[in-house]
Amino acid sequence: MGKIKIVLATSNQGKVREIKKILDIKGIKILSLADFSERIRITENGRTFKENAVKKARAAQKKFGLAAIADDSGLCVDALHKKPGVRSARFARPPVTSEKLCKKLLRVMKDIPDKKRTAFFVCAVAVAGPGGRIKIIEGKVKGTIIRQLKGTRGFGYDSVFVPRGYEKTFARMPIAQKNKISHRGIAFRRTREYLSSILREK
Ligand code: ITT
Repeated sequence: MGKIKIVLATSNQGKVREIKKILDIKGIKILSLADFSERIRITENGRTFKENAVKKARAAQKKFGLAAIADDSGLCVDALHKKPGVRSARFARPPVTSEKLCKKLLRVMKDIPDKKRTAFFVCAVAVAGPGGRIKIIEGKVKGTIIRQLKGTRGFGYDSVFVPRGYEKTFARMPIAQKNKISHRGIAFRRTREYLSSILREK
């Protein structure tokens, strides 16, 4: 039997690297948007991570006629009323870079004392089946925002986020270690279980 193809509906290569390491399932071939010449346009105007993840997964499923998986994620800072939240990718002026995002966050948080610098990352995954069936799965990791950029791996806010119980930022961890504890790692390991259970039903 041939492999089932699933499109990973993200144009963020940092996410693709992390997700492909987890969704390594026999019987499933993961494609990303980079494998298609046609582009999809999605306005991420949902109020929640889940809403945006469903939008992205549905759009890719319709466009390519294959099952699709989308990740909508972001950083919620307690002292900023959970911002930047769903706007995490757009928190700095374009052209947005990870460095700009981190520097803007540190600027906005400069007067926040160490004890109040708690934050968490959220990852909502939506799986859109070929028949329109939707499954939503979430993962979350708590941590703190430090006062300067540390580390060069990862993407987005990884250089300023230290997960709870650790001393290093995500940007100082190899992908495998970040995946063990991250919001995306948690959500995609559950997604992996979900996909494996569907394969067993077939
Ligand atoms: P797609 O919509 O194409 O998937 P995107 O980067 O625009 O790519 P989101 O809308 O989900 O994705 O925005 C998520 C942003 O939140 C992302 O760009 C980072 O700035 C931040 N973020 C999410 N997960 C992160 C992680 O593991 N480490 C660091 N920053 C992260």
